[in-house]
Amino acid sequence: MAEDMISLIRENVIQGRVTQDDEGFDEGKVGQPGVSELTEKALAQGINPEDIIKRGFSEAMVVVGQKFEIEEYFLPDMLASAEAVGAAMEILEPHLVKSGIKPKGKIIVATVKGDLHDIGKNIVSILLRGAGYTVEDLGNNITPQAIVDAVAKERPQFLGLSALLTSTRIRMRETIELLTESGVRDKVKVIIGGAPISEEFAQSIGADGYGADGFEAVRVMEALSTNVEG
Ligand code: B12
Repeated sequence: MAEDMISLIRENVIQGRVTQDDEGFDEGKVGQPGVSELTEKALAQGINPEDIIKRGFSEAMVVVGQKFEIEEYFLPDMLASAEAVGAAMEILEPHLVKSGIKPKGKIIVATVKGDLHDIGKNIVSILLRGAGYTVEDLGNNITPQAIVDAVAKERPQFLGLSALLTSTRIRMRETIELLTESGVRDKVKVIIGGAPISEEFAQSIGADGYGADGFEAVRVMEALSTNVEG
Protein backbone atom coordinates (compact mmCIF):
# COMPACT_ATOMS: atom_id res chain seq x y z
CA MET A 1 0.00 0.00 0.00
CA ALA A 2 2.67 2.51 1.12
CA GLU A 3 4.91 0.99 -1.53
CA ASP A 4 2.33 1.64 -4.26
CA MET A 5 1.86 5.22 -3.15
CA ILE A 6 5.60 5.90 -3.13
CA SER A 7 6.07 4.41 -6.57
CA LEU A 8 3.15 6.53 -7.85
CA ILE A 9 4.84 9.63 -6.40
CA ARG A 10 8.14 8.61 -8.01
CA GLU A 11 6.44 8.05 -11.36
CA ASN A 12 4.73 11.44 -11.28
CA VAL A 13 7.88 13.31 -10.27
CA ILE A 14 9.55 11.69 -13.30
CA GLN A 15 6.56 12.79 -15.39
CA GLY A 16 6.95 16.33 -14.01
CA ARG A 17 3.30 16.53 -12.96
CA VAL A 18 2.71 19.03 -10.16
CA THR A 19 -1.09 18.61 -10.05
CA GLN A 20 -3.84 16.53 -11.61
CA ASP A 21 -4.30 19.20 -14.31
CA ASP A 22 -0.82 18.67 -15.72
CA GLU A 23 -0.16 16.73 -18.86
CA GLY A 24 3.28 15.34 -17.93
CA PHE A 25 5.98 13.96 -20.20
CA ASP A 26 3.78 11.16 -21.54
CA GLU A 27 0.30 11.80 -22.82
CA GLY A 28 -3.04 10.83 -21.31
CA LYS A 29 -2.36 11.64 -17.67
CA VAL A 30 -4.57 14.71 -17.19
CA GLY A 31 -7.08 14.08 -14.41
CA GLN A 32 -4.94 11.54 -12.59
CA PRO A 33 -3.48 12.79 -9.30
CA GLY A 34 -0.19 14.68 -9.61
CA VAL A 35 2.64 14.86 -7.09
CA SER A 36 0.82 17.45 -4.91
CA GLU A 37 -2.36 15.37 -4.55
CA LEU A 38 -0.37 12.16 -4.05
CA THR A 39 1.77 13.75 -1.33
CA GLU A 40 -1.37 14.89 0.51
CA LYS A 41 -2.79 11.37 0.22
CA ALA A 42 0.45 9.76 1.40
CA LEU A 43 0.46 11.97 4.50
CA ALA A 44 -3.20 11.16 5.16
CA GLN A 45 -2.28 7.46 4.99
CA GLY A 46 0.42 8.03 7.60
CA ILE A 47 3.37 7.42 5.27
CA ASN A 48 6.57 8.78 6.78
CA PRO A 49 7.77 12.05 5.13
CA GLU A 50 11.33 10.66 5.21
CA ASP A 51 10.25 7.80 2.91
CA ILE A 52 8.40 10.21 0.62
CA ILE A 53 11.52 12.37 0.25
CA LYS A 54 14.14 9.64 -0.01
CA ARG A 55 12.33 7.02 -2.05
CA GLY A 56 9.80 9.21 -3.78
CA PHE A 57 11.53 12.48 -4.66
CA SER A 58 15.27 11.75 -4.55
CA GLU A 59 15.12 8.43 -6.40
CA ALA A 60 12.88 9.99 -9.04
CA MET A 61 15.33 12.86 -9.58
CA VAL A 62 18.15 10.37 -10.16
CA VAL A 63 16.06 8.81 -12.94
CA VAL A 64 15.32 12.29 -14.36
CA GLY A 65 19.08 12.97 -14.43
CA GLN A 66 19.68 9.68 -16.26
CA LYS A 67 17.01 10.51 -18.82
CA PHE A 68 18.67 13.89 -19.34
CA GLU A 69 22.03 12.21 -19.86
CA ILE A 70 20.68 9.93 -22.61
CA GLU A 71 18.84 12.92 -24.17
CA GLU A 72 15.39 11.51 -23.60
CA TYR A 73 14.74 14.55 -21.38
CA PHE A 74 15.76 18.17 -21.95
CA LEU A 75 16.03 21.17 -19.63
CA PRO A 76 12.27 21.93 -19.45
CA ASP A 77 11.63 18.29 -18.46
CA MET A 78 14.18 18.45 -15.63
CA LEU A 79 12.62 21.72 -14.58
CA ALA A 80 9.10 20.29 -14.54
CA SER A 81 10.25 17.50 -12.22
CA ALA A 82 12.05 20.05 -10.04
CA GLU A 83 8.83 22.07 -9.79
CA ALA A 84 6.87 18.99 -8.77
CA VAL A 85 9.31 18.30 -5.92
CA GLY A 86 9.32 21.98 -4.89
CA ALA A 87 5.52 22.09 -4.68
CA ALA A 88 5.36 18.82 -2.74
CA MET A 89 8.03 20.01 -0.27
CA GLU A 90 5.75 22.96 0.59
CA ILE A 91 3.09 20.42 1.52
CA LEU A 92 5.56 18.35 3.58
CA GLU A 93 7.25 21.28 5.31
CA PRO A 94 4.74 21.77 8.17
CA HIS A 95 5.04 18.04 8.90
CA LEU A 96 8.82 18.26 9.16
CA VAL A 97 9.05 21.42 11.26
CA LYS A 98 7.94 20.53 14.76
CA SER A 99 6.94 23.43 16.97
CA GLY A 100 8.39 24.17 20.36
CA ILE A 101 11.94 22.97 19.71
CA LYS A 102 14.56 25.07 21.50
CA PRO A 103 16.76 26.84 18.90
CA LYS A 104 20.04 24.95 18.53
CA GLY A 105 22.10 27.47 16.60
CA LYS A 106 22.26 29.25 13.30
CA ILE A 107 23.32 28.04 9.86
CA ILE A 108 23.79 30.03 6.68
CA VAL A 109 23.18 27.95 3.55
CA ALA A 110 23.96 28.67 -0.09
CA THR A 111 24.36 26.98 -3.45
CA VAL A 112 27.74 28.08 -4.79
CA LYS A 113 28.50 30.46 -7.66
CA GLY A 114 27.66 29.13 -11.13
CA ASP A 115 25.21 26.58 -9.79
CA LEU A 116 21.43 27.03 -10.05
CA HIS A 117 20.39 23.73 -8.46
CA ASP A 118 18.58 24.50 -5.25
CA ILE A 119 16.16 21.67 -4.50
CA GLY A 120 18.65 19.72 -2.39
CA LYS A 121 19.66 22.83 -0.47
CA ASN A 122 16.01 23.71 0.12
CA ILE A 123 15.26 20.23 1.47
CA VAL A 124 18.28 20.35 3.75
CA SER A 125 17.15 23.80 4.99
CA ILE A 126 13.66 22.54 5.79
CA LEU A 127 15.02 19.51 7.66
CA LEU A 128 17.46 21.64 9.64
CA ARG A 129 14.66 24.05 10.58
CA GLY A 130 12.67 21.01 11.60
CA ALA A 131 15.54 19.88 13.80
CA GLY A 132 15.61 23.27 15.57
CA TYR A 133 18.26 25.27 13.71
CA THR A 134 17.75 28.85 12.54
CA VAL A 135 18.44 28.79 8.80
CA GLU A 136 19.38 31.76 6.70
CA ASP A 137 19.23 30.82 3.04
CA LEU A 138 21.34 33.04 0.75
CA GLY A 139 19.93 31.33 -2.36
CA ASN A 140 21.78 29.90 -5.34
CA ASN A 141 24.63 31.13 -7.56
CA ILE A 142 26.31 32.83 -4.59
CA THR A 143 29.93 34.03 -4.79
CA PRO A 144 32.52 33.02 -2.19
CA GLN A 145 32.83 36.70 -1.23
CA ALA A 146 29.08 37.10 -0.61
CA ILE A 147 29.08 33.93 1.50
CA VAL A 148 32.08 35.03 3.56
CA ASP A 149 30.58 38.52 4.02
CA ALA A 150 27.37 36.94 5.34
CA VAL A 151 29.34 34.72 7.74
CA ALA A 152 31.40 37.69 9.00
CA LYS A 153 28.25 39.74 9.54
CA GLU A 154 25.86 37.12 10.94
CA ARG A 155 28.37 34.97 12.85
CA PRO A 156 26.44 31.69 12.44
CA GLN A 157 27.83 28.54 14.08
CA PHE A 158 27.46 26.65 10.77
CA LEU A 159 27.80 27.22 7.05
CA GLY A 160 26.17 24.76 4.62
CA LEU A 161 27.31 24.77 0.99
CA SER A 162 25.62 22.93 -1.85
CA ALA A 163 26.88 22.10 -5.37
CA LEU A 164 25.32 19.83 -8.00
CA LEU A 165 27.78 20.37 -10.81
CA THR A 166 31.26 18.87 -10.82
CA SER A 167 32.48 22.15 -12.31
CA THR A 168 31.16 24.29 -9.42
CA ARG A 169 32.29 22.28 -6.42
CA ILE A 170 35.68 24.04 -6.68
CA ARG A 171 33.84 27.15 -5.40
CA MET A 172 33.50 25.35 -2.06
CA ARG A 173 37.28 25.17 -1.71
CA GLU A 174 37.55 28.85 -2.68
CA THR A 175 34.94 29.78 -0.10
CA ILE A 176 36.80 27.92 2.65
CA GLU A 177 40.07 29.58 1.61
CA LEU A 178 38.40 32.98 1.71
CA LEU A 179 36.98 32.25 5.17
CA THR A 180 40.56 31.60 6.32
CA GLU A 181 41.93 34.76 4.64
CA SER A 182 39.15 36.78 6.25
CA GLY A 183 39.99 35.44 9.71
CA VAL A 184 36.61 33.77 10.33
CA ARG A 185 37.38 30.12 9.45
CA ASP A 186 37.70 29.05 13.09
CA LYS A 187 34.39 30.69 13.99
CA VAL A 188 32.20 28.51 11.77
CA LYS A 189 31.80 24.80 11.02
CA VAL A 190 31.50 24.18 7.28
CA ILE A 191 29.31 21.32 6.09
CA ILE A 192 28.93 20.52 2.42
CA GLY A 193 26.75 18.35 0.19
CA GLY A 194 25.35 17.74 -3.28
CA ALA A 195 25.48 14.95 -5.86
CA PRO A 196 29.19 15.34 -6.86
CA ILE A 197 30.36 15.68 -3.24
CA SER A 198 31.86 12.90 -1.12
CA GLU A 199 33.38 12.53 2.31
CA GLU A 200 36.82 12.40 0.66
CA PHE A 201 36.17 15.60 -1.27
CA ALA A 202 34.97 17.31 1.91
CA GLN A 203 38.17 16.31 3.71
CA SER A 204 40.35 17.34 0.78
CA ILE A 205 39.06 20.92 0.87
CA GLY A 206 39.12 21.20 4.65
CA ALA A 207 35.35 21.16 5.29
CA ASP A 208 34.20 20.03 8.74
CA GLY A 209 31.44 17.71 7.55
CA TYR A 210 29.63 16.12 4.63
CA GLY A 211 25.98 15.08 4.39
CA ALA A 212 24.87 12.63 1.69
CA ASP A 213 21.27 13.71 2.15
CA GLY A 214 19.15 16.00 4.25
CA PHE A 215 18.69 13.47 7.02
CA GLU A 216 22.40 12.81 7.31
CA ALA A 217 22.95 16.56 7.27
CA VAL A 218 20.90 16.81 10.46
CA ARG A 219 22.94 14.01 12.10
CA VAL A 220 26.25 15.57 11.06
CA MET A 221 25.13 18.93 12.46
CA GLU A 222 24.09 17.32 15.72
CA ALA A 223 27.50 15.64 16.01
CA LEU A 224 29.33 18.86 15.18
CA SER A 225 27.13 20.81 17.62
CA THR A 226 28.77 19.06 20.54
CA ASN A 227 32.07 20.72 19.48
CA VAL A 228 30.63 24.18 18.92
CA GLU A 229 30.50 26.97 21.48
CA GLY A 230 26.92 28.04 22.15
C1 B12 B 1 16.56 19.25 -11.47
C2 B12 B 1 17.89 19.39 -12.19
C3 B12 B 1 18.14 20.60 -12.85
C4 B12 B 1 17.21 21.81 -12.75
C5 B12 B 1 17.46 22.49 -11.37
C6 B12 B 1 16.22 23.18 -10.81
C7 B12 B 1 16.42 23.61 -9.39
N1 B12 B 1 15.65 24.60 -9.02
O1 B12 B 1 17.20 23.08 -8.63
C8 B12 B 1 17.69 22.67 -13.97
C9 B12 B 1 16.80 22.35 -15.15
C10 B12 B 1 17.72 24.18 -13.74
C11 B12 B 1 19.08 22.09 -14.23
C12 B12 B 1 20.05 22.74 -14.98
C13 B12 B 1 21.27 22.19 -15.31
N2 B12 B 1 21.70 20.94 -15.01
CO1 B12 B 1 20.82 19.82 -13.77
N3 B12 B 1 19.98 18.39 -12.80
C14 B12 B 1 18.84 18.31 -12.18
C15 B12 B 1 18.66 16.88 -11.61
C16 B12 B 1 17.77 16.09 -12.56
C17 B12 B 1 18.08 16.76 -10.23
C18 B12 B 1 18.77 17.55 -9.11
C19 B12 B 1 17.90 17.47 -7.88
O2 B12 B 1 17.10 18.37 -7.63
N4 B12 B 1 17.95 16.33 -7.16
C20 B12 B 1 17.07 16.05 -6.02
C21 B12 B 1 17.67 16.57 -4.73
C22 B12 B 1 16.76 16.21 -3.55
O3 B12 B 1 18.91 15.92 -4.54
P1 B12 B 1 20.27 16.71 -4.38
O4 B12 B 1 20.22 18.02 -5.07
O5 B12 B 1 21.39 15.79 -4.70
O6 B12 B 1 20.34 17.07 -2.82
C23 B12 B 1 20.42 16.11 -1.79
C24 B12 B 1 21.88 15.73 -1.43
O7 B12 B 1 22.79 15.89 -2.49
C25 B12 B 1 22.18 16.56 -0.24
N5 B12 B 1 22.62 17.95 -0.37
C26 B12 B 1 22.46 18.83 -1.37
N6 B12 B 1 22.95 20.02 -1.03
C27 B12 B 1 23.43 19.90 0.22
C28 B12 B 1 24.04 20.83 1.05
C29 B12 B 1 24.47 20.43 2.31
C30 B12 B 1 25.09 21.42 3.22
C31 B12 B 1 24.28 19.08 2.71
C32 B12 B 1 24.78 18.63 4.02
C33 B12 B 1 23.66 18.16 1.89
C34 B12 B 1 23.23 18.58 0.65
O8 B12 B 1 20.92 16.57 0.43
C35 B12 B 1 19.89 16.79 -0.54
C36 B12 B 1 18.57 16.33 -0.01
O9 B12 B 1 18.54 14.96 0.25
C37 B12 B 1 20.14 16.37 -11.61
C38 B12 B 1 20.32 14.85 -11.62
C39 B12 B 1 20.96 14.30 -10.37
N7 B12 B 1 21.17 13.03 -10.37
O10 B12 B 1 21.29 15.01 -9.44
C40 B12 B 1 20.71 17.12 -12.82
C41 B12 B 1 22.21 17.38 -12.91
C42 B12 B 1 22.78 17.80 -11.57
N8 B12 B 1 22.29 18.57 -13.88
C43 B12 B 1 23.23 18.45 -14.68
C44 B12 B 1 23.51 19.42 -15.69
C45 B12 B 1 24.62 19.05 -16.66
C46 B12 B 1 22.81 20.63 -15.79
C47 B12 B 1 23.05 21.77 -16.78
C48 B12 B 1 24.55 22.11 -17.00
C49 B12 B 1 22.35 21.39 -18.08
C50 B12 B 1 22.56 22.34 -19.26
N9 B12 B 1 23.10 21.79 -20.32
O11 B12 B 1 22.28 23.52 -19.18
C51 B12 B 1 22.29 22.94 -16.13
C52 B12 B 1 23.19 23.77 -15.20
C53 B12 B 1 22.52 24.98 -14.65
C54 B12 B 1 23.39 25.60 -13.56
N10 B12 B 1 24.23 26.56 -13.93
O12 B12 B 1 23.31 25.19 -12.43
C55 B12 B 1 24.09 17.21 -14.45
C56 B12 B 1 25.41 17.54 -13.72
C57 B12 B 1 26.58 16.75 -14.24
C58 B12 B 1 27.79 17.07 -13.43
N11 B12 B 1 28.28 16.07 -12.73
O13 B12 B 1 28.30 18.15 -13.41
C59 B12 B 1 23.09 16.29 -13.66
C60 B12 B 1 23.77 15.29 -12.69
C61 B12 B 1 22.23 15.53 -14.72
C62 B12 B 1 23.02 14.52 -15.50
N12 B12 B 1 23.03 13.27 -15.08
O14 B12 B 1 23.62 14.84 -16.49
N13 B12 B 1 19.24 20.87 -13.62
